[in-house]
Formats: sequence, C-alpha cells, structure tokens
Amino acid sequence: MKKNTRIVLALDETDKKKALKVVNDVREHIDAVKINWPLVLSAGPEMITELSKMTDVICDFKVADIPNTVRLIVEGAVSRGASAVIVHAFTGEDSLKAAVGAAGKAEIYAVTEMSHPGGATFTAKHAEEMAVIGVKCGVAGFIAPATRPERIADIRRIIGARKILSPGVGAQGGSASAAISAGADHVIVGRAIYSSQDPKRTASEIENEIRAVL
Ligand code: OMP
Repeated sequence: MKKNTRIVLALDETDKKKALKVVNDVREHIDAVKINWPLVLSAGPEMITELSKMTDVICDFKVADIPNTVRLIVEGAVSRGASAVIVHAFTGEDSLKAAVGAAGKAEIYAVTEMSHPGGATFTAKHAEEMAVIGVKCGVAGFIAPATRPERIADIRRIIGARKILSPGVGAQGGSASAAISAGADHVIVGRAIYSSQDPKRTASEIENEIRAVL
C-alpha cells in the first residue's frame, strides 16, 4: 500500500454506483480502499476485483474462525485482487498463522482493540497480548482505535515498525491528526468522506490536517 496521503477510505456505501463514484472523486486523496460486508453483500465479491483495478483494496472481513476457514476466506479475497485482509487477533496463534500463510504476498492486519465504546469491554483488556501474538505470527500490521489515540501509542511500543491502521476518525469522534501523531501510519475514514456533500473536499481537508502534523 502507498504511504502518501495516509488515508484509507472505508467504503461502506452500499449503492454500487455511488461507491464507485466516491472512489473516483477522492482517488488522489487516498492510499487504499477498505471494503467490508455491507458493500460485498450488496455489490458482490466482484467488487474486490473491480476496485483493485483502481487502487489497493483491503478486505475488512474481520475474519474470526478456525485456521482452515480463515485460510479459505483469505485465499478467496486475495485471489479476487485484495492487497490485504483484516482478521481478528483474538482467535489466537494458529488462526493468525493460517491467515499469514494464506495471504502470500498480500498483507494481514490484525484487530487489537476496537474503536467503538463496546471495544473497551473485552478487546482493550487484551490488546497488548494480541499485538505480541500478531508480531510473532508475522502480520503486516494492526488495527488500533483513533477514538483512543493513547492506545495507538501503547500498541506502537509493542510492534516496532509494523503498520497501524486507525479507524474511528470523524463519525466516531476521533481525529485524524491525533491518530497519526500517536503513531498510526494510516487513518481509516468512512462516513465522514462517503456521506459528505463534497467527498473530494472533505478528503482533501483530512489530508491537509494530516500533513500539518507530519
Ligand atoms: P466510519 O466510522 O464510517 O469512519 O467507518 C469506520 C470503518 O472502520 C468501518 O468500516 C468499520 O467497520 C471499521 N472499523 C472500525 O470502525 N473500528 C474498528 O475497531 C475496526 C474497524 C476496521 O477493522 O476497519
């Protein structure tokens, strides 16, 4: 994935036409597109391939399963053109190793602590342990919350140079500049961009906000 604007667009727009238009509009302001079940369920898995012709695609399937099922899902995403897949880290070492093995040259990102309030109940309590296991299993990076930037810094201390993608900017209340300053490589931004009246302008403003703290 490029590391230019530091923005990953979370494309949870379920109208395929609108989704493609947003990507076209904001293309110069993003490093990758992340797609999740809402778009895949409405537009089909072919969307992975279609988008991969425009930019890097991260399949956010939050895979949380036994190693064999993890392998099948990661292989399915990568064979359709995904550059990266997001998995849950709480499944443990065997499942994480299966994800990394199945990804080949693609990247695996493991969720440590989720950004929403409920993420504090279980995931936050074990985020450091999950980061240690993720490093051991060879993941490319981690998902850590922009809603709690101090936790990005905690994870950064454990994982060294591996990457951090940070969701929770905008609609969930987090700030892009605070997340990047705390140690995130990229922020993940969804509704603030794709629901904006002017997605291109909003993406450009977030890019400028990030540049100001680099
Ligand atoms: P917005 O809140 O609309 O910016 O979207 C955030 C995106 O990041 C959504 O696609 C979420 O599924 C995703 N996400 C989180 O919001 N919190 C997390 O802890 C993890 C993710 C993720 O793995 O991307």
